[in-house]
Amino acid sequence: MTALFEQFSLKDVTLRNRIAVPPMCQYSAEDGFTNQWHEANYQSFARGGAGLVIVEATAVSPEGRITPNCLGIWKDEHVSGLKNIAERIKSQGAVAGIQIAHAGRKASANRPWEGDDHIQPSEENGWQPIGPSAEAFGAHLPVTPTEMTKADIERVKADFVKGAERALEAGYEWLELHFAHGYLAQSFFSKHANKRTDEYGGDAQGRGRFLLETLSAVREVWPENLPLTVRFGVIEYDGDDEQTLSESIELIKQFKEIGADFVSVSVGFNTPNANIPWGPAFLAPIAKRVRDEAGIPVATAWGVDTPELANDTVEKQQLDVVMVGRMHLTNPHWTYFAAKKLGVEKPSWVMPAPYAHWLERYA
Ligand code: FMN
Repeated sequence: MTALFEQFSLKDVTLRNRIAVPPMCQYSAEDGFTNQWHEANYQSFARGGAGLVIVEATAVSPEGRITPNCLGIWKDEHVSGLKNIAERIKSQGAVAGIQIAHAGRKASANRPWEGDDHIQPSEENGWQPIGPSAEAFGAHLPVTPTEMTKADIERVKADFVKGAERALEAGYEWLELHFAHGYLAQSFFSKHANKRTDEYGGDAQGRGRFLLETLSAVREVWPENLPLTVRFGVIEYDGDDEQTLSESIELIKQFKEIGADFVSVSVGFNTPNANIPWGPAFLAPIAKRVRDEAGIPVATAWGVDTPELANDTVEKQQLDVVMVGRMHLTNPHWTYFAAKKLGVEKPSWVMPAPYAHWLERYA
């Protein structure tokens, strides 16, 4: 059996193979609501054969959106549209996941294709971002966030909890907390962003406190039988990498103790002054280190984009699940393509019969 096409079970959920579509923002919502674009987008990934499709960063509060057009899960009215998306994913045989998020100091930005830069709080459509400290990210995101009070911290944790409850109500079976990419939770863990002198700053334990408390609060409401997962940037490529990585692994051990089932290993993106060694599957050895040292199943994305490479990472036990992002934008049926490339028996049947039959006969 080809490693990439083996099933993967976590809690009561079984993925039909090891291919996942990672969260990818569409920046196409109004007031956080899904629309036909999201329906078509997510259904096509699931139809293509992936085992898991994770809905994009979905904001737990309006201020937690990256752009004014991000998806939201901050009000009950959002649930029915998100439910529709989950049903579409599940109807095609994939597991429906969702990433819930708060953008922190990177919030209030223009869409990537409209500049990707901060919208000033004074501008129409803009708002004041918040963060662990009054430290701007810099570069294209120069707005200084307001330092969060203890009341803000409690409010955002409660927003994550309400988001998790709504995700469950909408039928998602795989919850991913966005603790990566320089957004709010990741920025709490970062020495670049977090200069606090209270118990939410300082050493790694202090900087990890917001993440641990948020995870723990969500654990209370997310069912034990469903995967509760975290996407976490474990390295910055800022020259301090061994320390960040070992502190991150220690924190992941604590995530596991308080109930995280799986980690999607990523980059911190807390500073514009990073020197990231982009390349095919460059994070896979780092993910393996997390897997081995923290004893938790892992995935990673970032250039794991040929079927052979994806299969290799699973075969070598670097990854349990492979996140294939942009390749799914080029070909939503990437899983079928991978099945053919890897010589899987009857590859077209990774897709539904109305496609599979004809592809088997004529392709
Ligand atoms: N990562 C997240 O954690 N949440 C997101 O919502 C998110 N949005 C993205 C939107 C787009 C259009 C793209 C291209 C990437 C996004 N990412 C996001 C990062 C992807 O999940 C993934 O890590 C990245 O595309 C690298 O994987 P790849 O090389 O397979 O594309």
